[in-house]
Amino acid sequence: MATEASAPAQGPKAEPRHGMRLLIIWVVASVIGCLLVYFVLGPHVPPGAMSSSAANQQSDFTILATIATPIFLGVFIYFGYALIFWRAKPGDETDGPPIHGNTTIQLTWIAVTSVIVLALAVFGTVELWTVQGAGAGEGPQPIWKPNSSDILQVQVIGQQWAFTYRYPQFGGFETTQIELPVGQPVQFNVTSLDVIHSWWAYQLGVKADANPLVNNVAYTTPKHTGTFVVRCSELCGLWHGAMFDYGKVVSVSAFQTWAHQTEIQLAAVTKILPPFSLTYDPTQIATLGPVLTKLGLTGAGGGYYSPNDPEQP
Ligand SMILES: [Cu+2]
Repeated sequence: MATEASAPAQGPKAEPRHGMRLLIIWVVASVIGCLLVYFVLGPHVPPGAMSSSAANQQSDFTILATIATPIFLGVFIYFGYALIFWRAKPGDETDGPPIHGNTTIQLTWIAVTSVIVLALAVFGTVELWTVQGAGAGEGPQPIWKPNSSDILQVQVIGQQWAFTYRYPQFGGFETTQIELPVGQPVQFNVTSLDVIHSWWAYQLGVKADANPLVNNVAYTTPKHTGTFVVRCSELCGLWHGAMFDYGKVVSVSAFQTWAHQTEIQLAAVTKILPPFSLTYDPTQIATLGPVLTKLGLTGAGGGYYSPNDPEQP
């Protein structure tokens, strides 16, 4: 009543300061939203924190989601505000007022978006370069290595349609199971015996292409014990979808026991494997198929399939 009394009797009602209102709503919502995204959502962002590379990816995703929150809120707050306050009155067929540029808004827009894009470019480059290549395969000569003299070597071999793992520091045995010790840096040497596969250990945050005759190196340090899922992430043929297995991160002593026992158990097989090497010639490996079939060592998940092997279905 008081405002109506003080307003001119016939003149149009003064517009509220929409810009200032929007700014206040947006700033308050952004502060709350950023805190919620960073502290509440952040710890649940995939791929989790099972390894050093997974934890790095989780924090990168969390930072990016936090930066995106004010932009998301800005769009939807403006949208909601316009729907409520700038709705056309029934029967109003007139055009809105024409707009002729606004130097302040234009300059602010250019400055803010430039700063955001350039800062993200620097952030992305630094993270890719220094923090273990974000868990991806870095090729045969990685630009980043863990600062440790005690690195576990695990060779990942992709083949249609299974992954096998060789442990060169334990006599070079080859197995369909992967176990890793908690707390020790691991160097994965990823290669293939046939087509291109991609070794993706989801919870470890490691994904590296497996190419024949290429040694693709990826590093991580497992931080927590538990199970991780391995999938092939490169369409590699008919049974690509079935190309998955499960790995384990265990205590250092459990790992040592497993590795030594497996080394002894598989000693007879290891003897007839090609000597450990960073890559293998697929045409040589193929000739192993019939030998292993005679020894009864092939089968589901055995991984010694050969396209030239007449005994394979
Ligand atoms: Cu595959």
